[in-house]
Amino acid sequence: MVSRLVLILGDQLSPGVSALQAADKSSDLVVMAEVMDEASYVRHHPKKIAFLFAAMRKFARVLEADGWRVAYTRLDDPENAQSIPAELLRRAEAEGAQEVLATEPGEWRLIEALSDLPIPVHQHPDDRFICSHAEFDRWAEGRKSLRMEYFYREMRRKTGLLMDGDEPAGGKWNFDHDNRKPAQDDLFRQGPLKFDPDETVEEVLTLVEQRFPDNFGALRPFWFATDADQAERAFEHFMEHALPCFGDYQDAMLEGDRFLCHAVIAPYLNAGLLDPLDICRRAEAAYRSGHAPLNAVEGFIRQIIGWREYVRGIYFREGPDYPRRNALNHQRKLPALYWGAETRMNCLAHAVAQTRDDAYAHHIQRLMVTGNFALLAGISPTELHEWYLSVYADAYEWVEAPNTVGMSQFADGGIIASKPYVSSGNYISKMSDYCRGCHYAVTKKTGDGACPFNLLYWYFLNRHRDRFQGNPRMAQMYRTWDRMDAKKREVILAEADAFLDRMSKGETV
Ligand code: FAD
Ligand code: DLZ
Ligand code: SF4
Repeated sequence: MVSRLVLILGDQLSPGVSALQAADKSSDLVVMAEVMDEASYVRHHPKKIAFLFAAMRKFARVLEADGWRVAYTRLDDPENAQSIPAELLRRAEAEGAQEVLATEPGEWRLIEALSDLPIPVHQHPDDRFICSHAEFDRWAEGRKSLRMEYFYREMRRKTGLLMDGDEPAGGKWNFDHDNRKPAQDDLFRQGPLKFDPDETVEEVLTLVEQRFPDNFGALRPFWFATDADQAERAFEHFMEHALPCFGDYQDAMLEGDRFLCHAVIAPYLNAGLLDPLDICRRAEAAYRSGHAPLNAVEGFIRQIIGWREYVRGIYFREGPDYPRRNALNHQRKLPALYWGAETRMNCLAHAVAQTRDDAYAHHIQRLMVTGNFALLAGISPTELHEWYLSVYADAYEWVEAPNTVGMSQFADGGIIASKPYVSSGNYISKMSDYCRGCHYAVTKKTGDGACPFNLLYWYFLNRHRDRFQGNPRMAQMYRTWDRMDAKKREVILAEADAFLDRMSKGETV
């Protein structure tokens, strides 16, 4: 007789996860399930599904080797009830279990579904994160604005990372100013460590091929790490080869180098194959030993104990409606080019092709190419949110929604971003080599072949004048617009309108 079920979700693959800590090997049964509800609540990229299923299967074996009894349901098991709540009920009935131990899921949808089960489910806090919900709320309480930078300093103090006594290492909290260099094509950058599929992965690839043949994205070649040992090797590889240049090229984009000096570890961190605090401590050691400079290590640590913890805090503080917010009332449908339809905009073509091939794009591609374009074009943030949630191997709502709805689309009305992340083609031209191979001319502001980002930038500012003209960080942009010849302003707005019309009619733009 089993006393309790212990639920382990696909992104809870850590041996120390709180539900396991609260459980008893001798009498409790671990439940893991590949289910259609999770695999299809958005149309996930096939690589994301394969990554999680393979990692889940391997983690179940790790638990068994450690003495746990595991009831694992495969997707094609004829008994599979195909949702997490239904699988829990099925197992509870079969085993006579009366209670479930769970680690709080990273999505309101599942938290609510577990709360609604007819048997008691104890949802233990997910203590793989550095900041608890209560701690974040205490930090946020009474503040007029919730800027990441101040939260990050608290996390530095709390963890002691890059601290020399009470002072930040190097005398400054943030070295972002040094991290805006464009990159040159460089044959010596190695990119992430890639793994050949083993037997477990091959089995899963065949399953995903059969069951999700029409999902957007290439399943093969598949090279993600799918267990903790491999993820560990991928992180070591990053530390050795890319951490030293992480800061310098953080904002750069190159046609011929999809990864630059990024870590490509978010899928592993978010699924629980890597521990955030552990990797930050090791990155700090790389700085202290002289292997990597401070601007790189501080930048890397800030992304993890700063941004990653901060967006999670916002997601849980703001509540279940957060992903549906639409402060700017943007309603345009997501154009087909996001699903790989032809586009003449080279920056978007590259960001989307890379997303299709690798279920990955780095931060600046997400923020300043696909995100920037959607914001300028007035695309529905809800549709865009569903796109980001589907197409990236690292996407779960707790981290994706604040980045998309808040940081990228300003659809939360400015909780995360103090001003919208919009730019004309000039920014993309400065930080990438995309414009060189583009049908459009980034230097052209109007007329045939003018870069659409240039037109849409002014279109956006003009459209949202009431909201943004009083923002001191945007005043200069409005002054420039106002000084422009009235006829030119008219032409820009008319051309932007015509462009959006053509795009919405499904023409290639
Ligand atoms: P690196 O650039 O090497 O950074 C190292 C690590 O820092 C990342 O692995 C990640 O864990 C963390 N990190 C960096 N930036 C952020 C951030 N803004 N928020 C949270 N963590 C961060 N990240 C996700 O993990 N899942 C998502 O679904 C996701 N959706 C995004 C959607 C949009 C519109 C934008 C603008 C950003 C999104 N991000 C998301 C944040 C960031 O783009 C990715 O974490 C990063 O690109 C992952 O690649 P990497 O591992 O090479 O990161
Ligand atoms: C993303 C995902 C997918 C594709 N499939 C499963 C699954 O079959 N079983 C499972 O336990 N988890 C899966 N996940 C991860 C969950 O969707 C994730 O736990 C929630 O979104 C909360 O973050
Ligand atoms: Fe993108 Fe404009 Fe540059 Fe083309 S010219 S790559 S559309 S920014």
